[in-house]
Amino acid sequence: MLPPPMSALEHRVRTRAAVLGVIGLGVTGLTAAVAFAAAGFRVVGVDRDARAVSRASRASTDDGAGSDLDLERLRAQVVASGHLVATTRYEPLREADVVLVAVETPVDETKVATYEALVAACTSLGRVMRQGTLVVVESTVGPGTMDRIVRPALEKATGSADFLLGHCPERVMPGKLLGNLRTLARVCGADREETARTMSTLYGTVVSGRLTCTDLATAEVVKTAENAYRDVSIAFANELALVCERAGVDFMAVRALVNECPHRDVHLAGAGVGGPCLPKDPWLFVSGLGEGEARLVPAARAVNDAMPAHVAKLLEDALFVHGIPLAGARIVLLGWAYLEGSADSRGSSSRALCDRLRELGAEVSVHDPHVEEHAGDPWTRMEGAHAVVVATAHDAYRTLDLERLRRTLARPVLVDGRHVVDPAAARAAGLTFRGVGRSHGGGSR
Ligand code: SAJ
Repeated sequence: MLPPPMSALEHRVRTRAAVLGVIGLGVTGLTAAVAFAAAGFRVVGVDRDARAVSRASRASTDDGAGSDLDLERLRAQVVASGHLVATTRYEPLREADVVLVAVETPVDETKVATYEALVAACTSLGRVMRQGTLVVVESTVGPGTMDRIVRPALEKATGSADFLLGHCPERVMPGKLLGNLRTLARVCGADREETARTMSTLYGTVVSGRLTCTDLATAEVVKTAENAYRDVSIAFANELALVCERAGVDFMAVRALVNECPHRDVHLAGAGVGGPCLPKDPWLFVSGLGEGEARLVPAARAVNDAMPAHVAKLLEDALFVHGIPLAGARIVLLGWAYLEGSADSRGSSSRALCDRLRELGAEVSVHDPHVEEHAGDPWTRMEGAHAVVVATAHDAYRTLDLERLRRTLARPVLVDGRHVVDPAAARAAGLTFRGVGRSHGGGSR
């Protein structure tokens, strides 16, 4: 059977004649905008925040972009070539053939998503977009959101139903933004056959990974499930760490042996789960369940959210060995970013740990080589402190001079929340050591 004739939209995408709009110039939206501009499309980026617009349209390269310098350099190139322009106004989207929506989809304190930014973006877009435009939501949304929230918002604002609707959840990660976008497989949720074909053609211009077309709801479930799965996996690792501490055995040794068993993949226990994705997406994943139906995800979230307090308890125990109460103790937190090697502190569990320690009366200062406000020489920060706590697995903390640390601190106390310090080396250097999942080594050390 012959394939259906290519639509005019699909042809414009295939020839790169299509104008692409991107609403939301945060990490996800800007990465997509730059990648499609580099593929030859004319891209109009829109963000309600003028600072995001100026960051996107800056002509010069920000060499402080860390391990996403490749993306930053490409951004400056496509701005210079005119393929990427950015604005706070929606009007220019009137000429767009395709519009990607990549705005935040947070949950409130009751863990319910409100989708305010998503509805606002669709409403503003609907007021200017042409009939027949393809709208693709890249934001992570709970199952049923495309049908119950996005489509009605667009229909209400446009006064018609003449648009194509897709959902292609993003799969980017700070530090590998361009690489992930270009190589990872993507799921293309589509409302109809023409949408699926057009999305395949569009994403095929930038993605070398497999593109799988499916329906909108399957795409919503896949994305939220992949992050809920990771969060639950981390929660298991964290609970295993508590078991190891109580049993006086070493989590990393146990993890290595368990992972020798086929179909096992114990993740890393740690000082908590941060970032813009994992603390939020599991709640979107279960958002369609009835009262009391979701039991695993809430329990896993509770386990992970309890890890900062657990690290505070490890610190309190270690200080007690030296007769130092936590209240009034001077503590240095090593690591503010939520992820090693990154400057991104969104949802960082270091903030939860810092708040907890201050609640308990400690004086906390923070060091992080990647976060400008906390960068600088860690040794001056640690001079005379009662203890240091590793909260982010930055490389700089893997090579700490432990002897110098003992001489620098007012009390020789080191708590490792991220398995970056060898317990035996720490104790050999005369430090009182505690670590998540690490045996307390008995006695006074
Ligand atoms: N973490 C642990 N133990 C682990 C892994 C992570 O405690 O074994 C902690 C990290 O310290 C961090 C948090 O969890 O605080 C999140 O870490 P992450 O590696 O999941 O990084 P994210 O949040 O940037 O996750 C993103 C997600 N990608 C998208 O949502 C598009 C996630 O789905 C990916 O699996 C992850 O990147 C990745 O592996 O690239």
